[in-house]
Amino acid sequence: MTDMELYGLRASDFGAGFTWGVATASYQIEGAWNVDGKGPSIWDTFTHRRRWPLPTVRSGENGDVACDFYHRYRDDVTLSWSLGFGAKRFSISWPRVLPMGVGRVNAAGLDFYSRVVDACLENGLDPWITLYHWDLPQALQDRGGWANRDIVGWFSDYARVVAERLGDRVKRWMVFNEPLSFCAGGYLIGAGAPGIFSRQKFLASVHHVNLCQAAAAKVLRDKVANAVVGTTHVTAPVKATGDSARHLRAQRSLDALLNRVYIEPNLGLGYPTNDCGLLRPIERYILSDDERAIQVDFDFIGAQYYTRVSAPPLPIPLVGTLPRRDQDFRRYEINVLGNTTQPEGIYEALERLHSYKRFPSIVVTENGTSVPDDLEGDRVYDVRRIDYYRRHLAQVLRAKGDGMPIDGYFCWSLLDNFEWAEGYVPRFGLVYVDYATQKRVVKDSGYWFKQFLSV
Ligand code: GCO
Repeated sequence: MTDMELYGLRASDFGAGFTWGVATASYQIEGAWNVDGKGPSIWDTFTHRRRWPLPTVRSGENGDVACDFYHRYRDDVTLSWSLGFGAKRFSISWPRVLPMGVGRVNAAGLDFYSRVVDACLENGLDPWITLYHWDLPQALQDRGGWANRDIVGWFSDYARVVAERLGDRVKRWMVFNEPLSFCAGGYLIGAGAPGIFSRQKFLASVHHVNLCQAAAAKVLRDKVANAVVGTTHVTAPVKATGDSARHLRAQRSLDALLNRVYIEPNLGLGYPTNDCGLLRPIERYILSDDERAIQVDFDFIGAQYYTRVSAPPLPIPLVGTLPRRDQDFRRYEINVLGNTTQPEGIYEALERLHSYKRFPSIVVTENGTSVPDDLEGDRVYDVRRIDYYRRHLAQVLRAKGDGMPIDGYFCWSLLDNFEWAEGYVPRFGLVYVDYATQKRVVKDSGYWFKQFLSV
């Protein structure tokens, strides 16, 4: 075996009630994009379209087949169990359940998720469901998608359909996966579906998503006995690149845009428009009762951490999220996506969420990395991934030791999968997927987790 050293880390040190899980998302693994009555999603449209002169996805790939989880879910769920995990986080594809987004329910689609839930329970895995991980029904995008305020009703109805069918067995729910990524990524910088570049549509989508957080949480609580309801955010600590007032202003502005705008309205703190000019026109989308309707007391908050970002004082704040060849690049390792590996950042992200003093429980709902993985025989010696997990877990334990209410940790991801606009090149799995044959090979990091979870 490669380096299986645990360096003194033991899962048991995180406490008996701590949840250990693996996370996945519907579009990234399911495939079966047009099977059994599923309607098209915005990611089907986006990946099938060419955007001159380049394809929307770097390599022209798509999620039509992905990991074929739709047909292989039983084995993949059993695999999660065999690695020692106790929970499985997965998302529901809205257009698989409601092909047109509203109206007619596709029984075959709902049945599929019901079978996945049963497979989890049979394997002793607690199912944690994310209602929305970016695959909006195309039919709703045709009506404006997240930029149309009607989506608050559409999304609530969808939440109701799913909760009524699965709520007897599923108690842990997350409303959204990373609003930042699909609002800014989809409507402001066009890097992901639906590929729109519009400040107006971006701001409208942010506000509607925030309203949906509260509306869907209410539906889940109404429909599911003993529901534990949360949501997830990508939490990127933002560093200033200097000490001057200009640098600090840039830091505050980017932090408002990347983090606060998705968290604070739900806490009744309003929008951080004073710190970020780009956000100011959001006011035009706020109606009289919204301030009250938007508030929600989540039972837990999901923290997703990959890296810190830096905020150079430039007129276009988002440029700060792009990897820059500054000192950090000399100091830290870089992964396949170009992100620097900064384990202390996860501590800061958790500390930041904790500082709101409003979240009774914090769960790391995603953390992981993509390193160059090579299949050698039937082994993948992903020492760098093991090292990444070890160093991040040590920081999570430190945060817990410092009194933060951290109750769980989910690896991103169980399987290598479709990494959105980056296609299949970046691999994030504990399990290698040979896409040509759909063969699964547990990587050394998977074996490392199995050992870690056993002590
Ligand atoms: C996200 C998503 C995942 C990604 C993962 C790796 O955070 O972007 O939740 O779908 O695949 O983060 O980039």
